Amino acid sequence: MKLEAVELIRLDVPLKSTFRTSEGAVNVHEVVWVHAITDVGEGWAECAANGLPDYSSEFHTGAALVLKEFLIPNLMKLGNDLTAEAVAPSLHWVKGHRMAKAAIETALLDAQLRAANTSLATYLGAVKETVPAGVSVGIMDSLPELLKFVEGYLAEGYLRIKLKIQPGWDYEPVKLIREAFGPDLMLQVDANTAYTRDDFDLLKRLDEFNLLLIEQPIEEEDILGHARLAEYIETPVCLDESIVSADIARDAIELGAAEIINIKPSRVGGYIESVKIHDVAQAAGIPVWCGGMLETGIGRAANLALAALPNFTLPGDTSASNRYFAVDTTEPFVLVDGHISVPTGPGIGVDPIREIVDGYTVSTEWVKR
Ligand code: OSB
Ligand code: MG
Repeated sequence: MKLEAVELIRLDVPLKSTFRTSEGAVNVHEVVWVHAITDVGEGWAECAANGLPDYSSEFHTGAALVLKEFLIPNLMKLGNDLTAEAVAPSLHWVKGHRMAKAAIETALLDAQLRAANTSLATYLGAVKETVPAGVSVGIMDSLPELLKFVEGYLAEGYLRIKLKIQPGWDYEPVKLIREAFGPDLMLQVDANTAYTRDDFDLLKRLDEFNLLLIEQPIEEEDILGHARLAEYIETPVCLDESIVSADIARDAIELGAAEIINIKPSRVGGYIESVKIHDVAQAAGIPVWCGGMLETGIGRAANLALAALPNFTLPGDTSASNRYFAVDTTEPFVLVDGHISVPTGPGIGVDPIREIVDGYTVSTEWVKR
């Protein structure tokens, strides 16, 4: 296929309620969409980089700039030789910027698969029609507020709860939720790097709650530290921020730092690299699950396709549209018996609803040949 033009759309999508992690709080989902126009048709992707570089070094305005200055012109130069599979090798010379790379690769993959009348799920190797859904619960102002939110999510049918933690908001909230909902609740925590190697005893106190996992307790660069922690505590250590490629995944597994892996396609440069991580983990007997970056329907659809692969044996953060948004940018994803349906249509299987997208649009920019 040939890349003719790309529309970069900046969206501000309001959240239903504030989402707070150890890295900061957000009220608006700030993202850039990549709308690729090719000679075989159009493709869509949501770039997961949000407003601030507080989860990774990427942020939405930076991602848009890298796309416009380097990634898109490079892919346009390939002419008719462009395929979705050729994107990562041709952009390999650009260091980092994986969320920006993931977005253009996904938009092109969407275009390519729509033209071939194949779903992304089929292309990636999906084996399930629906996937079990978990929900990520932010840090709250009080314990009663936390209890109210978790109660609500469980009433909706979510199958597992992930509590965001940080120093000062860890032992007590976990104890409260474990005691309120009993030993059978699938419960896990995510620290988003908020702890250090000096906090191992504090983290060991969480062992008594029989958590499914603890996600990214310490610095993303500190793989060895996670391996030491994994030896020290009973709770399985799961890596998120640290795992930026299949090579790093392989090394982290070998070191004993990753007993479980959260795969976020955006963080690792796209869906093709995600399948490689899935395969590396599967071969090593390491379970994976699909994380999220508060994606609206365009991004959520693609994550659901990935979450349908066989080694995604734990519920993901692939929650329903109404977890974050009053009105999604596509047909909303809904929770049915704790599961969400994997899209079956060609490509990512959903289309933007233009009138709704227009309402969220802050600016639009065209990059042309
Ligand atoms: O660490 O998994 C994370 C959201 C933004 C940035 C990082 C993370 C998260 C979440 C929510 O936990 C995931 C989601 O529901 O999309
Ligand atoms: Mg995380």
